[in-house]
Amino acid sequence: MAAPDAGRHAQNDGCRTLSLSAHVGFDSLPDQLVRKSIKHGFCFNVLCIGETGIGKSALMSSLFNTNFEDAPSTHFLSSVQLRAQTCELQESNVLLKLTIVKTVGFGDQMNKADSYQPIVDYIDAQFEAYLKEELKVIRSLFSYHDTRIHVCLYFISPTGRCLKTIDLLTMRSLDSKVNIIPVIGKADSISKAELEEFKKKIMSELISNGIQIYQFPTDDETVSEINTIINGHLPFAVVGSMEKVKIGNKMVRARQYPWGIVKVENESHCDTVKLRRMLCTNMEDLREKTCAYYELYRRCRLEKLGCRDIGPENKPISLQEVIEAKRLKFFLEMERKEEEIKQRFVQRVNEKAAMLEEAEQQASMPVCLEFVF
Ligand SMILES: Nc1nc2c(ncn2[C@@H]2O[C@H](COP(=O)(O)OP(=O)(O)OP(=O)(O)O)[C@@H](O)[C@H]2O)c(=O)[nH]1
Ligand SMILES: [Mg+2]
Repeated sequence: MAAPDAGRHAQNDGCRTLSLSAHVGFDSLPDQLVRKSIKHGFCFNVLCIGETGIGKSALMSSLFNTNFEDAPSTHFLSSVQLRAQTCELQESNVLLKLTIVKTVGFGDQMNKADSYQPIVDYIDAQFEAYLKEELKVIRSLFSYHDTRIHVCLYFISPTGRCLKTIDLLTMRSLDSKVNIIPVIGKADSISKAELEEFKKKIMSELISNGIQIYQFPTDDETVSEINTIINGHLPFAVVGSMEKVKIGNKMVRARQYPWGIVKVENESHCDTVKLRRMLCTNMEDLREKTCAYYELYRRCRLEKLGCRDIGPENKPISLQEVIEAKRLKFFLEMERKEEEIKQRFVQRVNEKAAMLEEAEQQASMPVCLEFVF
């Protein structure tokens, strides 16, 4: 009988692919995984970056169909801060532990040059916390609340012009740490024709500035077609609302104006529903890519601490050898310091002895009376 997967067979050197003579039962493994995952629940962490009042809270409430109680932020902070809110949501039998982190005071300072720094620090702090847990002797990663950011929704102001310097600086400093999805906030304030032009301008500016944004995966055939289309329509033009309006006999999330109603859930009015759908269908990919960003962080951190997989002679090196080498280096350094202190001490004692001898010699000299009178 031919091997079921010749490619996989070729990779597994020394491992033969055999056929079963009867049913064994390990084909239930995927089902066991699904049951276990559902029981454990899922966690998803969203970071919203955008200037004060751009519509972060309204969009979150609209995306997750939940009114998150969230007070408006002040405009008078001297630096950018981050505010996190965690809640549990349940849909059918699936439990989602959702953390929404929002910037507070973003873009409100006179000097915006390093507005991105607190955000970078926050993302790194979540990676560091995970690394700490991973390196513990007694660790509990299964029950650990993973706070690493899975997606960053970057709110662009609906100016119709170009990206601001603060947008470029912030996205550039984050694109190697987090999945960035750009969104145009309050997209109902820009006309349809202007919006298309604005989207193109934003994408060309991101490309010319070498900023990498999240690309929905196209390698899974079940979602490749829709993901390819959406990748070509970024950024999402979003509209959010905290309120529901009665239309016919239905209450829908919408924004009511003297000239008409913008329906959040209507795909010809805005991309909010598209964004929600894309987040939900690609949640696992976002989580996986976050792990890849974390791997990068972990690698840099461990290398800085002196950990290596390959030793000086290009041979694999074990953790024990790394620790021994570190300990030896530390010991030699301590010895060198001790010797240095000893020598400095001897030198100072000699100097003092010489000074005392000189003082003694001067004291024993006969006093010249002639000079006195
Ligand atoms: N036109 C329009 N207004 C919106 C939209 N989303 C929110 N708003 C309004 O903008 C104001 C601020 O909305 P929020 O959602 O509180 O904005 P925010 O970014 O969370 O504000 P802070 O948390 O204070 O920074 C409110 O008056 C909202 O009704 C939108 O899509 N279009
Ligand atoms: Mg808010």
